[in-house]
Amino acid sequence: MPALGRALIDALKAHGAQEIFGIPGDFVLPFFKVIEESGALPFYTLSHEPAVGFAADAAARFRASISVAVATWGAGAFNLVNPVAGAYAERSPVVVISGAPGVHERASGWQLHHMAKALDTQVKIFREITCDQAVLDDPGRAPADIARVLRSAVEYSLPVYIELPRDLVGSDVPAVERLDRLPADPAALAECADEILAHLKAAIRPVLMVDVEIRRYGIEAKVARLARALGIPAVTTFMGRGLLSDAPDVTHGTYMGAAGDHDITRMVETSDGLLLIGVILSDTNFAVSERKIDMRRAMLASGRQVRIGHHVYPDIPLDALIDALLARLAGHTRQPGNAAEAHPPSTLTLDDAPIQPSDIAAAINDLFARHGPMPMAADMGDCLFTAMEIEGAPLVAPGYYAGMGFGVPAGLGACVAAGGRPMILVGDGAFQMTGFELGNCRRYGWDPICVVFNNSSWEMLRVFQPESGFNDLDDWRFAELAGPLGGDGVRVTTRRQLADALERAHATRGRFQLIEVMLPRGETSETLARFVAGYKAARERKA
Ligand code: TPP
Repeated sequence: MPALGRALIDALKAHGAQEIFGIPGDFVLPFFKVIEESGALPFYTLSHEPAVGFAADAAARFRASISVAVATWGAGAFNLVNPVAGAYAERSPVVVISGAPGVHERASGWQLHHMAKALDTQVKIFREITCDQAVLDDPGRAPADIARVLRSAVEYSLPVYIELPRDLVGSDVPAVERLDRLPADPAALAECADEILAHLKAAIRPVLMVDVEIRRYGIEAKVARLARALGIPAVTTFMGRGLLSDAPDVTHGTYMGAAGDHDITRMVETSDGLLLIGVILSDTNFAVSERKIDMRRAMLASGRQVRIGHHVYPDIPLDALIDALLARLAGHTRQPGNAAEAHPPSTLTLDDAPIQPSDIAAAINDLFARHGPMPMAADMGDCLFTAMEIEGAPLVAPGYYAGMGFGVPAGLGACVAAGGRPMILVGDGAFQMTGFELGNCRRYGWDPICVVFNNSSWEMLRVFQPESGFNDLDDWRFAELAGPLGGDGVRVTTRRQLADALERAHATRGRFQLIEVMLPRGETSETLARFVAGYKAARERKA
């Protein structure tokens, strides 16, 4: 019989985990020892638990599998609350494993260090932001609990929580089984697929819109096949930017309402057969619509249910639905036409002019055109809106939860899981939060390219409230920090310098590359300017 700690690691691996991120503490030291000595999964420590959570989240997003964040009880695990909340909001299956006081110490009568309020405070908090939880305080029950919780993470593509008392790590337990998939009603699935196809057939202007769940469930290629079989154009949401980047024949761009391409906006907003696959109905995806999308006429498959008009099919797994639709369309292939022509990516003028945010997108488009796209991780801030102007690269970003600090650690997760060297886009405000995590690159041989948008400002907030002085930040001269942290840094102020720096960074392997792009305060990307204008117009319409 394996020991509980080892059985847990084997179960993580059997459910698709390919790495573990963590920071130790005394309550989790015995489990860390098993992780290290077993060598069963690659294991990376970072500097602050929020980064552990963001890195695991990004790894899960890139791999379309579970990923693991391990922390100590209390002081460590509470630091994971924000990234796990973001993973819950954006449906990323992060497995949180927290060490915990041993079952014998719990009865000691002492207030235990790291305890906020009571022994079960932590699991109660995580219950709100995970879809399943297990406290492994009974070795007899632990394998069944682990199996249930890990199946939930995979099936719902949501975070889960496991607490492991430190004195039970070595307890003998039976191996953890892999449970069968949660059953779905085949009759409901068939009826649902038939109804969707009937609606699409009757529609004159059908459109497919896709969002992050198609990546979470690893069904992008199938969804592209579906678009081809249906012969209808596909667009991504704002959050889903970068999806279907391997299928340029079916993707016509990103729907961003008033902030985006006008032809795509019209196509989506006038569609009489809008099929939303894996779409989160968030304000970032839809608040800047030019005219309100009539959701009563749309079909929404998301969160394991399908809503068509006023009725709901519960418990329909997304991959099973796509399979059922494809089976009914076997042999069909049509050109997904009727959509706007995709615009060619922007390109950069190489001169000595100061840099505008959209110039960064143009420079990266040029770099990708020369060398091929890189996987990208963006933070919250104008860098995310600038990323919308970059074509054809897979992207992870907190597009809905919108938490700052995601970019750099997500880029480190991407170094492990994205299958290629990543490009990180981050504002100076967000870099102040988690940028130091780049210092972990040298230990692991990671060499991301990190572009810092330095406007010495919380610029996105200034856009909404220009009169407030508190959005001014100091100039921290980030490029100069790169050397001591184990990378190379350069500060650029002109468009020519930016293009040169990107090319040099691309040619330099083995050390992280930091390009600090100096931007004038008060300037934003074209996409953010349109987004804010659209948002304000929509608010005025409602007022
Ligand atoms: N704290 C967190 C964790 N997340 C947030 N989204 C905010 C605060 C609110 N917020 C949204 S954008 C922003 C802030 C503070 C400013 C971002 O500044 P920076 O990273 O420099 O990017 P910029 O807006 O200048 O492009």
